[in-house]
Amino acid sequence: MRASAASRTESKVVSKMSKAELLQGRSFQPIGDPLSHIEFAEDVRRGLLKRGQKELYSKYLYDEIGSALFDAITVLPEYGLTRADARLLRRHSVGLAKRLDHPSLVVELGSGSGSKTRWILSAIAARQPVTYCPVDVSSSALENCWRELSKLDSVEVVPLAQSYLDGLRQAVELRSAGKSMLVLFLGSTLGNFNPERAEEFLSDVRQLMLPGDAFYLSTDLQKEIPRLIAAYDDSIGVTAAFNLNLIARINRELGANFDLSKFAHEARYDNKAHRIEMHLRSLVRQSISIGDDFTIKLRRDETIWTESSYKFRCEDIASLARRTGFDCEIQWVDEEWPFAQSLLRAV
Ligand code: AVI
Repeated sequence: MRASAASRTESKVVSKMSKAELLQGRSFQPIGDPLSHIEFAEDVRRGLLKRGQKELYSKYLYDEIGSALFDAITVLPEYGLTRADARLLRRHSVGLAKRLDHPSLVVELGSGSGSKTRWILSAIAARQPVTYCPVDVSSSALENCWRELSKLDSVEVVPLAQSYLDGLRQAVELRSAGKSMLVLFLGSTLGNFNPERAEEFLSDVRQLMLPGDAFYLSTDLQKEIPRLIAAYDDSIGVTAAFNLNLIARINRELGANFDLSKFAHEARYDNKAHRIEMHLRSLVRQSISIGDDFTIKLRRDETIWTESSYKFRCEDIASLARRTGFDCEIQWVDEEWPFAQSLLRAV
């Protein structure tokens, strides 16, 4: 069973900070301490020593190099998700802002550099001042986000370098009494969670919200398999580099001796589970040492599973919403690259 990108870090205890402390200072100072080296080493050990299918958590794809490669993926002609997300936001931000109950707090889970969020924030801030909390484990992405979006009028940016739920827990401290909150979860990151974890995650988010608050969710939709495969196995090999960087990262940070030339990137579609899977296929029979810690053996053609990306139908999102304490108020769908944005209302 796959763990989600965020699931392994949610148990960390985060001290509560006062609103004054959180808002203190206008220079870039993210709050938090996202992912530890020890946790990374433990997760790698557990995933590679697993009986049967070996696996690595997809959250570890995003070190500095992986994040830069992911940024490159988002502009590849084959990868339509990010452009579809941006088109929908550009087209519907004003309509979305009108439906919201003048939120004074916007929290974005996995904001990255926040480039797509500008339209929503501008539409909301045109109606009333707003505090914006981007939550991300990447400090460099948060810094870009802070630099770009703190220029907007009537927007106060409070970056939180934390896992999604820890960040949201911290952000709700900034809520003004009697005012509503909007939580954004864009980019189809929910697709990187397995179904059980996705449901648990939405329920956890709902617990931190009040009735009437809004959750705006982007999800990639099911489409023709060749289009999906091409999106995850592009012709110039950026996604392959993104995937291979994970074992290169284990070499860099844990002293392993993976030989990258002995692995191939593979993207497959599981038609029953409706998910793209990324794997690293061993091209030969080999053994690999992970520092002085442990050694693994791989058969020729054995794979290490590195990511799942689930593809949905609109009705899947509406029923997931109902099961987790939300009402699906409206959905907008991009026609060019089937992709949905759903406005969920906490009930
Ligand atoms: C971040 N996430 C939504 C991307 C996806 O499409 O699942 C990650 C990705 N993996 C390969 N290409 C992009």
